[in-house]
Amino acid sequence: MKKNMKRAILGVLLPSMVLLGACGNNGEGSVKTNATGKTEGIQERTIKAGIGNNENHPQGQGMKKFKELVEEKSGGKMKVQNFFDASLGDDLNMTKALQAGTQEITNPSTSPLVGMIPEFGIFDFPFVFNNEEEADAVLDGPVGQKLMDKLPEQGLIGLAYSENGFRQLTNSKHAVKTAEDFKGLKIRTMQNEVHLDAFKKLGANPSPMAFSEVFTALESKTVDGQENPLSTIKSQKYNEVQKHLSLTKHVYTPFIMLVSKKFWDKLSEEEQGILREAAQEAGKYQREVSRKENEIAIKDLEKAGMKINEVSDEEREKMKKMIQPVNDKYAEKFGTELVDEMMAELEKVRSK
Ligand code: KDG
Repeated sequence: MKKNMKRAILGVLLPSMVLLGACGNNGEGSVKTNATGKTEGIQERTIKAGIGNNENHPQGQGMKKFKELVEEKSGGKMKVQNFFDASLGDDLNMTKALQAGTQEITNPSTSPLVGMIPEFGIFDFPFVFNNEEEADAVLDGPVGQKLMDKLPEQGLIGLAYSENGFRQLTNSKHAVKTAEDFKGLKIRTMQNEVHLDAFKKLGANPSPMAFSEVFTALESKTVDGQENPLSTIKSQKYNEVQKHLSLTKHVYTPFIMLVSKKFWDKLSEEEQGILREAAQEAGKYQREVSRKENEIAIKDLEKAGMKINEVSDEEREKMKKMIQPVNDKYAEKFGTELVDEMMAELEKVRSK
């Protein structure tokens, strides 16, 4: 069955089943609660967890590890039901389902969250991270925690960061080797104002859309290109509809494991500890899987016939300078103090 048709059917069937509770019970079985409404010990629970990628993508492998750890740590009482391929919706609508309490867990990129918590946009500054070590240090340090602390007021609990990864550009028109090469390209971006402004600054014509719409938009030439980590380009088979892969490495995107606060507040401390521990262990595992998969993906994409080009450091520097006014504008918006703290964290890593 064609991938899009399967996704369309799942996209209709599954959310309605989930809403009717047919796929679970909103995390509650026959639950014993104390006088404050909080449960005690570990209860029988079914936890619905949705993501945008498929189960073989590093994000899917991370969620399968999370499921394994939660079930192991709870003696099988807490069951995680994973839903892949945006079958419960895209990052934004799954995050809204958590706020509504109709889904328990999702693991979105931080980028689409900026509509709720603008400060997450500091991770969208192009060229702010040079490598994974720097990204891990900022995300797992005080700056990452400060952003996590902003989630409860949005009805969300953040458990751990993991890796979507460094984003690379694909398109069907021509290789992008210089800043000028972006001119006029219609590029799909995530629903994120920093990305939109940055690509406009480079002379491209950005078009924000949900992840599940990207393949069709590329296939129908509604857009010329898109940008995602190598593992995603491979797992989504973008090579079937894109000729050029340019290693721009222009943004590092984190994933964040989110829990519905409505669900979280009903859990005992022991159950909360199990989810937090499992998310952190699965996050570390997922980062390793992601990094290994990116090394494999670039070889597979070349074998699949993509024309791959590097981008020189001097051209990357030129892009960075062109985009700097965008970063400065959003630093004001997100808070220069937080941006300064992130840069200080980066300085610490770089001076090691
Ligand atoms: O669930 C996560 C995916 O939706 C993620 O891959 C999003 O990078 C993303 C994109 O381009 O939308």
